[in-house]
Amino acid sequence: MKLAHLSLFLLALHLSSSRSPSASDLPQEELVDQKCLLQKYTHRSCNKVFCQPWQRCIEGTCICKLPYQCPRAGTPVCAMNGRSYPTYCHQKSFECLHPEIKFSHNGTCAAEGKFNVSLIYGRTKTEGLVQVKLVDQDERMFICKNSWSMAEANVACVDLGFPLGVRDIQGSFNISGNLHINDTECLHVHCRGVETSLAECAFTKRRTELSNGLAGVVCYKQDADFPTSLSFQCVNGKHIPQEKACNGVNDCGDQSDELCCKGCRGNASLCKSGVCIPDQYKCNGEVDCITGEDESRCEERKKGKGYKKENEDRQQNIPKGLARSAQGEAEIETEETEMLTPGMDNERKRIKSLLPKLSCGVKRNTHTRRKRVIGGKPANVGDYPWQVAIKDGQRITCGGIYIGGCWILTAAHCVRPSRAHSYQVWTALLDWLKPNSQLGIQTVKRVIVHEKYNGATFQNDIALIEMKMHTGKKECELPNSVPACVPWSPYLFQPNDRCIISGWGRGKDNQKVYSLRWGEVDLIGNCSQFYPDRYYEKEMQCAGTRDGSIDACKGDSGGPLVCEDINNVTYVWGIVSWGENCGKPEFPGVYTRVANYFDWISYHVGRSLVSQHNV
Ligand code: 4AZ
Repeated sequence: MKLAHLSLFLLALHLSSSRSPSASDLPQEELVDQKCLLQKYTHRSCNKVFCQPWQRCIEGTCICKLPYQCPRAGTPVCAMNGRSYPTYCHQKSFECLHPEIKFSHNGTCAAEGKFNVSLIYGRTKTEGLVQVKLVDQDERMFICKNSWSMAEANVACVDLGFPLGVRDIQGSFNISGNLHINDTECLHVHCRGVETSLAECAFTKRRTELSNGLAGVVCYKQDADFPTSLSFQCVNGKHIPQEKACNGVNDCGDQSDELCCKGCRGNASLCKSGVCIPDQYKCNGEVDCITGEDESRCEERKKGKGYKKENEDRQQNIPKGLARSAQGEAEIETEETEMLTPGMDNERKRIKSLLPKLSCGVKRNTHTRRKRVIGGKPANVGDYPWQVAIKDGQRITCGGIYIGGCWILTAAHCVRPSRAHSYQVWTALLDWLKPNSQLGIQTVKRVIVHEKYNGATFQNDIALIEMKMHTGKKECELPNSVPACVPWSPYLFQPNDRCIISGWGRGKDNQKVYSLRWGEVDLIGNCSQFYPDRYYEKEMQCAGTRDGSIDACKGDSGGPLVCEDINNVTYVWGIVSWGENCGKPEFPGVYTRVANYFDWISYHVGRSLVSQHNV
């Protein structure tokens, strides 16, 4: 290469790297995680998103709750089909179980103040202006275009019997014939996007000059579709323009265009779990990212410029278009506003707040820790309240993790069901030569080893120990222990996240260790490079430090690799399992990937003990 060309090339290189690339600059292939798409995630994939409060998460899928599983508190509702329900949750659970019920009109209650939706002035039945009619009145109304977005349009199309939602929200329709349109008023509608009927959305009536026009929609019909090489294929079979994937907007209708992202375009933010959420969802009081970062550090962000106004409008449930007009931009729309229906979104949030909460992963004392595990530091009482020691006869043979109730998680290679009688679980222990006063000693009722544990390959190296209750007690009381949370999704933590290991295993130069030690390690991705043919990505997790200075070792087995989420809640992400030697950077420690065993664990210990969300 000639020198002049080289310098030009270097200059170009410098420019492109000095500017941080925004997601919209990224080519499609870099924005969408193709491997993830194979999993066919949708809004019902609870590894990626939270379920609705009338659903629960079973084996990675949100399934409908039975109505009796809804909280009983609430006000009765009358659905559009004339059926009445004790609460909104009951209605949604019933509709979730029987989606067709929505379209039958066989109930007897009067849906006061509710709307019937239809399309008018379209060339076909799939399109038109959105016309709403109050159930008990003849007056027809239209929806203002500036309150109309993908969320509302999807709900309207589903409501009209197009399960794949909307194709287009632009559409132009000839208002013809002699029908009279009240041109001084239109309806504003605001949906969250999870509704199945427009009647669940919030409606306000506004006087308007209609300068922005009326809302129209083209609903999606499969047979009218032509996929091209430039379209993104949604899990529900719909095709959308590729540039609409990973923009925070649910264009697919099943959210499948937003769940496998490496970056987001437009006004959207990326959750650590690879999900794009609209920027309006940040700091709105409801957690949307399963990893919680959309609602963290909100106080700090509030101080930032531009945040305040935008968010205050949102709190008051004012549609975005109106918020703009209030500032004197967009259209003039300041005359009287009449709230017609408040929408069911607050009710949805209220039901969510009534769901049972788990208490795990939060230490009771918060004293600062001073710093065996190879290269680790000694722990203080209360630093690792989920850490237990497993004693077989006279020796402490392994570590374990308290996960609540009477249950300890450990490695399968640490225990044998037939030896349950000879095990003891020591809780709140620091130094086993000089036991501290907080120490608790429990005997063991039974040991459950994973059915598919393979002692040769260390696959499924996971076991549960059920402790005996003390006589006369109904629960296992461990006053100085706190359970670690069990991760319900494999997307809660990622490679390079910093986590903590702890145990009484061998130290540097194979030294014996008597007091609990801990150290920080990073989760390591692509670990097959270190252990070709021996590493099983789905079931195992590598962790370590670049120089190998911190590592688990003999005796740490069965003990915890814990990670803290953004809200400082601790999860047991791994169980010390195996590794080639100790403290060698080319051979990181290998841990059982606990998230992969969430269903196995909850099957044995009971869902309510480990299910923090989606219960
Ligand atoms: C063991 O023998 C063992 N460096 C545990 C962890 C590691 C190696 C060996 C990881 O129990």
